[in-house]
Amino acid sequence: MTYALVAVSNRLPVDFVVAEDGTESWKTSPGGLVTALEPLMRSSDGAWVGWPGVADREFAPFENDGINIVPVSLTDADLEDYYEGFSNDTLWPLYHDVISPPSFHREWWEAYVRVNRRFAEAAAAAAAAGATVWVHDYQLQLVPRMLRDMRPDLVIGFFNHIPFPPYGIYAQLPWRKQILDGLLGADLIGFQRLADAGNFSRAVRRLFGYTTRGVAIDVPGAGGHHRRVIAKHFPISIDAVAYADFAKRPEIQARARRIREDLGNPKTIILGVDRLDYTKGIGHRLKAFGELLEDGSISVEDVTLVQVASPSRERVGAYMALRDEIELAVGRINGDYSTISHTAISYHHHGYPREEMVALYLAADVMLVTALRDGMNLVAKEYVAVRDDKDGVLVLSEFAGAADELKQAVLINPHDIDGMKAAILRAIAMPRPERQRRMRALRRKVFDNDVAAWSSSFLRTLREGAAVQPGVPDDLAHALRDFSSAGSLLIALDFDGTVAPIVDNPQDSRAVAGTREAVERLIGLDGVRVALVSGRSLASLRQVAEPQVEVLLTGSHGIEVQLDTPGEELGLDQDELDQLDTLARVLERVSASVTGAWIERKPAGLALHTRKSTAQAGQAVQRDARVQLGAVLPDLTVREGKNVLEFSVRSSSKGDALERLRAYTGADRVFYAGDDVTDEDAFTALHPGDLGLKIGAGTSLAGYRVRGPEEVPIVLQLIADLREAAPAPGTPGTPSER
Ligand code: GDG
Repeated sequence: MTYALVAVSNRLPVDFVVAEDGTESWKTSPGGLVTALEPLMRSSDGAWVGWPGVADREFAPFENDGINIVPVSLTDADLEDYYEGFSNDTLWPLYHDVISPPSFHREWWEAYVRVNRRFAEAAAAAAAAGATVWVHDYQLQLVPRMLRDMRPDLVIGFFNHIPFPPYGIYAQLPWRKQILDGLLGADLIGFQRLADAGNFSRAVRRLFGYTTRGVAIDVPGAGGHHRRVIAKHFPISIDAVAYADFAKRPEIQARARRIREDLGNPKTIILGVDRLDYTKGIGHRLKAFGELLEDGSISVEDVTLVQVASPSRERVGAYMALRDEIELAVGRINGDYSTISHTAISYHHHGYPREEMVALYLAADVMLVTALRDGMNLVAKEYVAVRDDKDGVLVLSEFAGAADELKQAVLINPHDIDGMKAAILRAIAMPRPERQRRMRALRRKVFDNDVAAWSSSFLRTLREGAAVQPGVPDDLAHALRDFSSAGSLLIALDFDGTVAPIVDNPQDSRAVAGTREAVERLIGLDGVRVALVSGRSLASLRQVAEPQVEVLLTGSHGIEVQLDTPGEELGLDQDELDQLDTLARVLERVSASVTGAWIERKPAGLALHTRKSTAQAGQAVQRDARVQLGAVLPDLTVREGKNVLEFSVRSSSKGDALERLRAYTGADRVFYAGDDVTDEDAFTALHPGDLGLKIGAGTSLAGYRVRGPEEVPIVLQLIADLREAAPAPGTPGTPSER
């Protein structure tokens, strides 16, 4: 049996458990990843590949609660070296800012490679032709490359649930290049935070020297071709509605009241819920709480801290030591401050059913999330989702990924104990209107960006690695209906590969039949402007496109612009002219002796073409050019295409071009169509309500896709039809930039 969607993660959503009486069963396994992926897998006919939570047992694939399960078996030795060793004692501490020192052992690494291969093989066997495979987390970073080598037909995504560290830390890893190479086997690599994706791209630049532009990384492949990999942040979330529904259940609400009573009805219940992990800052939290009791700012009659520390990685040394340390601190504080009727810290080293977790969230007036480093932290989002009463205060570490979105929480630096104490006091005393205002804003964030939105935006970006059907897909037609009804529109089109098929000789490039008529129709409509956005120089664009005078033009990736007024002078300054001279000198020297290499002059730069050289000579001269120019002109913009390397003294992208056109036309909504890596900059510059159309296969940030340039005139005619059917007001193209 094979599947069109395959998820691969270390743990399956179910664990195999043997009860004391010998009864065997499958039980839902806890953890952020499972909570996040379960709803998606249940609603799609996919398979989940992973380890069933028990060593040395083989299981055949089976279905559990609507999810197809493909178990991967691991021996006890695998678990020790691959899971507890390399994953949890090397990668986990390294990726979390070395809060605990990572251990590097070669035999752990060997087990990691071996086990990753086993997961890749299981995924390859479960995936149908052209399937989408979504690999999860730091335990499986080699799987994307292994899978691509085994099955080049697959579309491969990877999501890293934990942070990706800054280069200075990452560089410690003896296998740093192998891990990056493993990840770069994916088409799309997702991270929690913008900063994580940036750290990853920087590591790729430092260790491999590949060109990265925004979220796109060009990975050289065979024969001078480049494969585009996208590294971007997709903050994970929760099934917010499911949590809210739990919170509405009368028995859970009753349980929350009961918890309060059992704690002796303190004025304030503070809650911490974490896996017992040194990244979660539990010790820092206890210190702050203990000091507040010590200096008399709070008393045990008024305030109780409930700390759930669910058991985790109990065979790893650092975790055993942490448990001792935390329990010693809890014991001391309780010994010093608890009374017969009031316990300072109600501490629980257990896993609880979800119902109980929700009851705890409901009972808590203040939620403390004090992670020293955390990919996201779903607990923070769960607390917000259950607070239907719009009450409760979230105190949140700025080192948790959730802090990027949940800005209305009381944000803290957990290393600053005084700051944390002040934040706790502030949370306890916060007036109700302020609590409600903050909670309302937090809830909007969590409900608008729930886990379904997370997975669909990841899969949409990853989608369509292979076959794209001809014609206009339904979702695009539907989106165009709404788009076309806006006040004023800007229709911006890339030229080569978008309205014109790619041809061998760039001068021979022409738009497909019907494009001219469609553009003609659009420019005749009220409130519509059309623009061409190209990497070509303006002169060359005019020659091949022969555009109508009403069409706005930008060339050389936005460096050259022709608006309604005659073409602008480029106006390079003296410094740029000097750089251009040096650039020409170095490039001529580097390429002089290489057969088949030639230089093309561009308005603000030069392009080194190697199409007519051998692959080896071409790569060598490109490398030389990069190194030598990097030494004398480090600020040049370098853009890599198929057998061409372009250096520019002025930095600009199609994204900049689109911003410029948006400002000039004042359009309410922008449509952008493009086919290659440089168009991704333009897709990045789109706003909500705009529409991005990717032409052809390959990973893209565009929301929609058609098969090729033949579809483009059909799409443009459809916009014109829709526009005519529902004429919109608005004054077109009123220049606001002059
Ligand atoms: C990793 C990243 C990222 C905890 N104890 C119990 C229990 N839980 C549930 C919580 C929550 C999940 O486990 C924990 O998720 P977190 O996000 O807080 O943390 P990690 O486990 O470290 O997860 C993290 C996440 O992956 C997702 O990408 O956010 O940064 O480290 O859902 O509620 N659930 C139950 N009983 C417990 O005792 N039922």
